[in-house]
Amino acid sequence: TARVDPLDVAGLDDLLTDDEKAVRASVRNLSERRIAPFVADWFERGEIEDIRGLTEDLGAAGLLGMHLEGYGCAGMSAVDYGLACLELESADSGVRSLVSVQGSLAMYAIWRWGSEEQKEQWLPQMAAGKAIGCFGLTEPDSGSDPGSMRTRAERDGADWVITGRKMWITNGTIADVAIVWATTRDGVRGFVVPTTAPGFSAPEIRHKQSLRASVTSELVLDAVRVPDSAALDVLGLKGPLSCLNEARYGIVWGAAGAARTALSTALDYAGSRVQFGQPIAAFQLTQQKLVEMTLEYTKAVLLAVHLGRRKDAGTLRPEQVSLGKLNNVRSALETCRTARSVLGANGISAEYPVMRHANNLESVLTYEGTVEMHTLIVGQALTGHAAFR
Ligand code: TGC
Ligand code: FAD
Repeated sequence: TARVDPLDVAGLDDLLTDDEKAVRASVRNLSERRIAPFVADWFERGEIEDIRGLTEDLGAAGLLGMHLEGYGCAGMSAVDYGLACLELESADSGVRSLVSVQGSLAMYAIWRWGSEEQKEQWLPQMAAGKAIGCFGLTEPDSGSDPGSMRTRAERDGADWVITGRKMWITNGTIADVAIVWATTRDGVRGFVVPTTAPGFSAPEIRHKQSLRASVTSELVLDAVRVPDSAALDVLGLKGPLSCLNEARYGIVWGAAGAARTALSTALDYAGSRVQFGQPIAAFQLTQQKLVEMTLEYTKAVLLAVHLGRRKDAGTLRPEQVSLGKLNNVRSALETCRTARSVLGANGISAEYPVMRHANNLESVLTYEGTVEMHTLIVGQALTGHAAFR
């Protein structure tokens, strides 16, 4: 019999339809052609070359807001969207972040909670990648506990005036539109803020050692005035948290893409690197590492497909997303570390993608809810006790 596909030992491809495999093949092609050959250089320089051109290419491929219906969005399934995240993140978590923030956070917020006018104004150009969005929830003093945010929006006649700071905001500096979450007299509210509004600025955060092929920014809102029509139609933390469900779901899949690249790099390397007269793949200890990575990757994909089917069926629960994000990001990071050791000294070099993925996954482990937050979300689902405070 033919040798098993080392990247699909369990035969999980059986779980996908032909259409889903076609979506995956086309995103893989884009990722291998447009991102993978260049991304090590972008990472090293801390800058994606022609990021607007890249965003338009992602838009032209239908990948921005791809699981949303109408307004120029592709209206694909949750599984299709997940497969796209996996293929993009197999190249780099930074580009997947761009897509997640655009589609699952900024566009989703408008799509789910926006007025007809906001949807028509923003979604078609965002789907096409002609306008870039960001999502400002985190602040310098408020991360895991967004309810403690200090950014405030006050009524002034028919307008709102927003003052505060957001921190660690993906796409901030390059964004045309910011979804800004602020406290009001009645609770947390979201606002669709054009980044040209007077008082708005978004300096880039430099010197990151992770997600270097991604723009991360501070947002400064110095009495930014917006009309009442800029407000989203939702009150309370369920507004931003509903968007996080979407992005976290994409990360469940994306992390498996980073793990796949680490695994395939380790497999190739182990097959060709010779020590003691043998390819290192012939040593039991190396095989154990390759098998552990394969086990974790297989379980991650299985979980992602299962959660994707639930999302398409409309039965996916937030704690299930937390279970997937927690497991798949943590295991992908472990896989990268193991792969790094298989590559020996070469593992620390940018000639190979493994260390870059490991560094990126340190951010992915923290953003969209830290390991501890997702542990507590699942813990609450198990026990009925909220242990956050
Ligand atoms: P809690 O009292 O539990 O809930 C407040 C209200 O929100 C509702 N809710 C949800 N709604 C929808 N989806 C969910 N997953 C929800 N979880 C809670 C809840 O029912 C309640 O509604 P209501 O109507 O009763 O008011 O809130 P809490 O203050 O105790 O906090 C809960 C906690 C800690 C789980 C939550 O705050 C949390 O998830 N914290 C982590 C923050 C976080 O993940 N930030 C991410 C920022 S964005 C980002 O990182 C982008 S990274 C870039 C990229 O993706 O590439
Ligand atoms: P903190 O909340 O201060 O946590 C510090 C540590 O304490 C963590 O280990 C945490 O788990 C632990 N901790 C906190 N509370 C508890 C508790 N109750 N029990 C046990 N442990 C606890 N945010 C956005 O809004 N939009 C974005 O686009 C965005 N992009 C990002 C991009 C990057 C590259 C990074 C690194 C972050 C980004 N973030 C973004 C911010 C991200 O969501 C936050 O960093 C994250 O939610 C954690 O908040 P914090 O960094 O303030 O850590």
